[in-house]
Amino acid sequence: MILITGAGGQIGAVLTKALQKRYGLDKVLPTDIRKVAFDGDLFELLDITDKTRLVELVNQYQITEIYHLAAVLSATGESRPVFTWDINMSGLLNVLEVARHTSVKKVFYPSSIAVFGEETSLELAPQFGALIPTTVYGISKVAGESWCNYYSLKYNVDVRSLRFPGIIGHETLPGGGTTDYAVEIYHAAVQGKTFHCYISENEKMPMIYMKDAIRSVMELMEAPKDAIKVRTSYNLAAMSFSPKEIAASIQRVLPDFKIVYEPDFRDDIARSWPDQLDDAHAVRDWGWKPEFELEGMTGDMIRCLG
Ligand code: AKB
Repeated sequence: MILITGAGGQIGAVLTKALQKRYGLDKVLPTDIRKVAFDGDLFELLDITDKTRLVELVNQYQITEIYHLAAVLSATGESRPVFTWDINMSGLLNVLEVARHTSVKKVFYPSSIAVFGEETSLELAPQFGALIPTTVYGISKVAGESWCNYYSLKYNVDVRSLRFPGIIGHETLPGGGTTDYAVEIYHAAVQGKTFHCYISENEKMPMIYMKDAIRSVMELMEAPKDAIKVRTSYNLAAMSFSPKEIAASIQRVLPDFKIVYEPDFRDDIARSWPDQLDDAHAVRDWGWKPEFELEGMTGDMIRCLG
């Protein structure tokens, strides 16, 4: 039985449905701090900082896997650094401690491109390189990755993790991230609105389409245990583009679409992140291969939102 934290979030809502489809409605327990409607009868309220409640749920439902998605993201994190650290770290440590002492056999933890900073090669960030982030979210992900590695080495907890690029999907809206513009731009485009972009026109970031992101989680979690050699977090790559390039790709389908650039503090965050990630370890260890490129994603997004 699988428990998901942050099931109402951008990834959580889509991943919950995918896991329900794969394993059955009665095998997936979505949880969130607020009530969220899902197919089936199962849902529980859970504040991830409340370890007692997490233990209760794990025991009550005989949980064997936790997908820990609840977190505060990069842009929101900058306005509340200590709060963000508390939520992101205590949430993860509660999950890891519970996994160490209960029926939980496997944990999924999403890390992020936010672990990198300007000391690494930003054109193609290596799997093992300097991790000196400039956001509190990035700091919490670097520490989180190390905790995952530690619990794997010391306590044999089978925790698996991916460094996600910005995730783009039509199903849900992101909240509080730096890469969110790449979802919002499609909503503006199909509504015939001019898009006011907070990232400067040539600033590239790594991105992934939701369908590929969900498949990456499933494939990572289903890989044999001894295939997983990286116990911090795997670089995951799919595509990379700037606001100018995504706007041009939208204009090939919707020629009247307009964008104006109004960079704010999130542009500085984007500048400290890589353009692309080297995901050779994910390719080699568990066979990662993305399917969507920018043009295919744009076609699918506009079809689904239109
Ligand atoms: C964010 O922008 O904060 C997230 C991320 C890249 O982790 N989407």
